Amino acid sequence: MEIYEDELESRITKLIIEYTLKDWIDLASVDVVVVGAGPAGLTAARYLSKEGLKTVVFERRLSFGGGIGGGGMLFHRIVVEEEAKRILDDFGVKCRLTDYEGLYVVDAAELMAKLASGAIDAGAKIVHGVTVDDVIFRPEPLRIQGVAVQWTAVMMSGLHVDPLFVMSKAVVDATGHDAEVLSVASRKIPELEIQLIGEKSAYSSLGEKLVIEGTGRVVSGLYVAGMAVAALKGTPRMGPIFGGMIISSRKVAKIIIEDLKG
Ligand code: 48F
Repeated sequence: MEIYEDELESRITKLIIEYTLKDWIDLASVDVVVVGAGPAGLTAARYLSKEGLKTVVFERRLSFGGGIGGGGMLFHRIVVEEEAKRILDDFGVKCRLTDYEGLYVVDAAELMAKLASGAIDAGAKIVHGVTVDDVIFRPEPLRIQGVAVQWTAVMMSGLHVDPLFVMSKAVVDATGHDAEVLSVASRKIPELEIQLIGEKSAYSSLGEKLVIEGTGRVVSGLYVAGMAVAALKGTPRMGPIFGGMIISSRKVAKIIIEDLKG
């Protein structure tokens, strides 16, 4: 252990910077940018990567799982339905059958960990501490071609620092309740004619159904999955039942795979 005693600190620095920069150079152009490492983003990332699409997930926080960790009012379980359970089986997540037919309970920590490792094992790259604050667009035909990224810490500091860009064939807004990517695109590119209606109050069964129905391509190059669908379409929230998130993001992956691979 003492072989690098005189220079271990400098070697740590060199290795971290060298390998991180290699990653970032590789990430300058990808097939799919997924914004948000919540249940929707992580699930989509697994199925996109499994098909060989080069996929990066940018997550503003230093953690995985988005709203999963909070369970329901900090009670550390969430609920899923039968169809989502079959997808979670593929991630190795244990779903406990309950006395209510078709409803399963899942441990929140296990779900966060296994969704993340399922995405990473399939080949997705997840980068923490990075916020997507804008999109890249091109006219004729009008389309989205990537995102602008900034360190979350820089954004929190209030410093004026220009972002960097990541180009992609598809961008997925999996940012949850605020639909942040759709929101910036609708504000800054009005010709896209994206209208965010804003999510409705709770109606769990309808919310689950409509979030899946509303999942898909919003404009060329820009897709929506998970709770961001509710913000876009004005559909009801569902609370800590997560089947809709899982099925929606599996669906968005299928649509993107068809669009990109034919
Ligand atoms: O909020 P989040 O979990 O969204 P989701 O995947 O799932 C929604 C459920 O958690 C729950 C629900 C279901 O019953 O109602 O709320 O649709 O995960 C969104 C992730 O995106 C990150 C955010 O930190 C969170 O981890 N995020 C949000 N905006 C940005 C972002 C951004 N601009 N750039 C990067 N990450």
